[in-house]
Amino acid sequence: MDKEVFSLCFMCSVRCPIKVKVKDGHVDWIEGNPHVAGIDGSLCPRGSAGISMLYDDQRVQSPLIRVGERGSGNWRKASWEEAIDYVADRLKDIKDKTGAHSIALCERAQLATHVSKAFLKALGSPNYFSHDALCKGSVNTACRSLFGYTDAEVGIHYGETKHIVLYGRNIFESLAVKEVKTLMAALEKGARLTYIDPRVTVTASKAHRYWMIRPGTDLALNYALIHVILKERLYDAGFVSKWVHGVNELRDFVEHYTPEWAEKETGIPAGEIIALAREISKDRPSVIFHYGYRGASHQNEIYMRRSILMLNALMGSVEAKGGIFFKKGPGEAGGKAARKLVSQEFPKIDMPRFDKAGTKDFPLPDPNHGVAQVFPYAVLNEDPYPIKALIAYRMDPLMSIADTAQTKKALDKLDLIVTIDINYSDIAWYSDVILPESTYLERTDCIQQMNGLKPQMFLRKKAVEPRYDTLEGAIILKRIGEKLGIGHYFPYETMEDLVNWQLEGTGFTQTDFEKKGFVAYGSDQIFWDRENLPFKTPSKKIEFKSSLLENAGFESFPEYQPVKAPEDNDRFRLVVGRSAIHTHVSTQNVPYLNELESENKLWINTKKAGQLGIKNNALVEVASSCGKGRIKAFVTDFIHPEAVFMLHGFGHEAGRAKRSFNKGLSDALIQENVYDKIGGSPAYHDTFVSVKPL
Ligand SMILES: Nc1nc2c(c(=O)[nH]1)N[C@H]1C(S)=C(S)[C@@H](COP(=O)(O)OP(=O)(O)OC[C@H]3O[C@@H](n4cnc5c(=O)[nH]c(N)nc54)[C@H](O)[C@@H]3O)O[C@H]1N2
Ligand SMILES: Nc1nc2c(c(=O)[nH]1)N[C@H]1C(S)=C(S)[C@@H](COP(=O)(O)OP(=O)(O)OC[C@H]3O[C@@H](n4cnc5c(=O)[nH]c(N)nc54)[C@H](O)[C@@H]3O)O[C@H]1N2
Ligand code: SF4
Ligand SMILES: [Mo]
Repeated sequence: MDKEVFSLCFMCSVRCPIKVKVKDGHVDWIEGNPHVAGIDGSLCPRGSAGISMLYDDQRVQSPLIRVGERGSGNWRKASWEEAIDYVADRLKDIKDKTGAHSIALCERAQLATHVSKAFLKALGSPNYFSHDALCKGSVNTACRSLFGYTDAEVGIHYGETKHIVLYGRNIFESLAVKEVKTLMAALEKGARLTYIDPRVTVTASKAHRYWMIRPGTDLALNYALIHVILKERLYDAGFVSKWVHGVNELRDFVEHYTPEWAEKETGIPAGEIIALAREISKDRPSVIFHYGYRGASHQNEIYMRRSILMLNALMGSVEAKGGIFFKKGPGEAGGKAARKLVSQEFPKIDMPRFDKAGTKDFPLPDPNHGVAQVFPYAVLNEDPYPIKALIAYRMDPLMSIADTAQTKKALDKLDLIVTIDINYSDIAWYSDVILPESTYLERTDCIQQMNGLKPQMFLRKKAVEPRYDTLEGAIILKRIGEKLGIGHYFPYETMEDLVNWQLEGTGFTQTDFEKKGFVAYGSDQIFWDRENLPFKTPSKKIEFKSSLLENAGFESFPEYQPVKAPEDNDRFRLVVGRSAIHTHVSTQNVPYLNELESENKLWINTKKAGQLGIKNNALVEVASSCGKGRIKAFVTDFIHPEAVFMLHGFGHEAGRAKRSFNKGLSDALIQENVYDKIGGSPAYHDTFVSVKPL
């Protein structure tokens, strides 16, 4: 029988609305949901490869329990009953012996996040952590320091912008379909694009202005831009005097950061910096200085992200059409949000978190997400206490936390590692138990609450029956919970029950999603009145001079520290990123995507490669203080001579994922686990490597 199902893609976290055509119980075609403005039927390459992922037989097909050494790849098949008993028995032992806090759960936040958080709370452990800090912890902290809102509560109004500035926000490759389409439409209407990156990307090729900045020096550029904007009074004086706290302090601070000074640091001519400041201010407030998607490059990340947000405030582009805005929830449209399991009452937990986020030792990072890169240190040093078990749910700490050798050492100290995944990821391969989840095309999921200018709700709906012996994550956790005596926190038998429970009181039912795949709380865009902006900072203003930072003992305006250049001719700053073909560490083994891009290469500047005797496509060795590996060179003029670049996500170690096994090199193997100790992001670009031909 043929049918069409509206659902949500999950080849990456963006979760684009999709329409799935099913023929005789088989997924025949996937396209973007035609009813959703900005998607209009489109998908990206990864979204289109959903079918290839579904029908791949190299994913995990049943629960597995390890029989050989960790990482040896010797498994035995288990029934769900047996696997769940096995996990629950061990968790119970650990809880009884060392306390619930010695159990941690890490997760790439997703629709069932309220279930995982509820699971840990019911168990009595504070140690939930998500990918969030790894991606943008310091952006989150920067937003809270200025506005009192998290980054997740801020959005970007691409459609009506007149000028957008992107700092290594490689928007046309590291993409979200709606963003790309909306921005392309704005560019066609005449918007201007300024792109800044030490590497020429696809986004650079679409820009009106491209600067090959010296890697790591964006903050110097921003201080100089702010210097020009304040000196020439190019800012929105009305907005700034009403809403900004600390502009005079900023003016004094940037006094000596002239464009000429910045030219020496960044390599961008002073005249061009002045020209951008003058040009963009003509289009304010409909301008965007993009505050970033992955904001995890340097140890001073929080100050770089704050400087971008300050530029928006100076342009008056906060809560402005074509600028940045605050997302509106159902309440603002007179509706009610879907319920979450995590909002139930749980017993109080007295133990601190393993990462100390939110305490005086690490006050600013968001404890709702935690700080993932601290996990290996916490385990190895037993600081603040020993941790004994890790449940990795759709997150791979081995490839996503820098310094894989160190992370492995930490994992070796654990008594139990359980992975809930769809693939043989590296963490699954290193686990004691793998609990396979049904893929997004085979499962109904929890409600997606989409806050924004027009709040909406979406539903991921099962398109076909699971091909293998897999279950939904929310059901897996419920079943483990039942064995641990916390089953009453999970009041459902099936995903349909859970969705119904979530929808209670919202005025919507599952049937309402059938027509278009989503429901809307209202039809108009909601912008707040710019005379009455509800900033949540102590001063109720945008805090350039930040009480969040200063109360915690940090400066609002720290002096700029010059960025080190590599010391020797064979040394480079390692920088990383994504391509349009793959999602992080997830999709390298998906047949169609593997065919398009099966390994990563090391981008190296032509002149430098010539000096070192490195030929295009030849193998090189890349080494840092914590790891080394081999990778093919891509010799190009399109990268700054101080940097080398590789795509993140390659160099997998799981033998049963045969297409991606040992192909290319994992950046995490080479990157040192260093991070922004104030904001919380890792500093993925603060490792220097030596490169030599083989
Ligand atoms: N070295 C290094 N580390 C990084 C980055 C980097 O550039 N370099 N980037 C950082 C960034 S920006 C981010 S956002 C994070 C992302 O970090 P991760 O969340 O670790 O990465 P993902 O590839 O998104 O997904 C991880 C796992 O989810 C599994 N998965 C996919 N779909 C499903 C599903 O439906 N159910 C289940 N249960 N599992 C599923 C995949 O097989 C994969 O093993 O990594 C960060 N870490
Ligand atoms: N296809 C695809 N799209 C994705 C994802 C994916 O995995 N695949 N993941 C999603 C997620 S979770 C995220 S976080 C985003 C990430 O999207 P982006 O934030 O755009 O980040 P990256 O792809 O990591 O690219 C980082 C860029 O920064 C450049 N860069 C390096 N050093 C510097 C520097 O000093 N200054 C400047 N200005 N630039 C520098 C690098 O050369 C690279 O081009 O993508 C999202 N979209
Ligand atoms: S951006 Fe691509 S992979 Fe990500 S959800 Fe959208 S279609 Fe799927
Ligand atoms: Mo990310």
